[in-house]
Amino acid sequence: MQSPYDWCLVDFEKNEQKSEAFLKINPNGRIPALIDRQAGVTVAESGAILEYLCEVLKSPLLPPKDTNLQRHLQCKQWLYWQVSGQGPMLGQSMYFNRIAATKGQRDDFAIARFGNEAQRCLKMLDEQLLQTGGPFILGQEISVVDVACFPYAASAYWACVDISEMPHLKEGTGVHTYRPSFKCGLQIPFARPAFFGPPWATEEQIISELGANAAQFSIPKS
Ligand SMILES: N[C@@H](CCC(=O)N[C@@H](CS)C(=O)NCC(=O)O)C(=O)O
Repeated sequence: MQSPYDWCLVDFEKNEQKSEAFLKINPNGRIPALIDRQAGVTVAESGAILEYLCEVLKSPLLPPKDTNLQRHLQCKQWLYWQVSGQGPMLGQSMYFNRIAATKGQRDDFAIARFGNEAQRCLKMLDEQLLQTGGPFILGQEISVVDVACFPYAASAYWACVDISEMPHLKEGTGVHTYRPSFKCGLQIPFARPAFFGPPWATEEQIISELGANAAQFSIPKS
């Protein structure tokens, strides 16, 4: 099912995510956020956005409780795991490897801690895909969980997590990369192939992304 939408770039180079206007939508000063003009509401936090969209669009990606309670709960369980585990662990691994270290602030303790946790999270997905038989996280049908988990799983390279020994995850993310809707999502607001590493990105693209990405974040005051 397709629903019309438009998108707006929140420019990190201008720190727009911390602007007064954006903080009114998300006091946490982070993307993503959604404005539903028709309903006159806003919502931030990727998990809350996905739940809202599934509900208003009546999407089978997240069946309601009274249609299929077990699948509904499975979706919620993995969705909450994504926002509290996979996202933050890979995000912090990216931060310490790709931003802090690039800025000359290498912290081996933090790199090991978040790298190990990120690896453990991706290994959980690999194991889950083995258990369910895939090709999706909950089995044969795609769900909201795949939508939530795919971007970070596909960006394992940028989080410096080696998934060469996670065959199910590797295959799953490889296949999803070609799904038209996922492929389209990866171009918005612009393509960042460096996150996926070789062969998706050239050496030059990776070096250029390293500099540009790190430059967007200032070193926090202690
Ligand atoms: N829990 C949030 C995490 C959002 C998040 O970490 N967003 C990052 C980009 S992926 C961000 O906006 N960073 C900007 C900043 O930290 O200033 C969610 O799932 O939506």
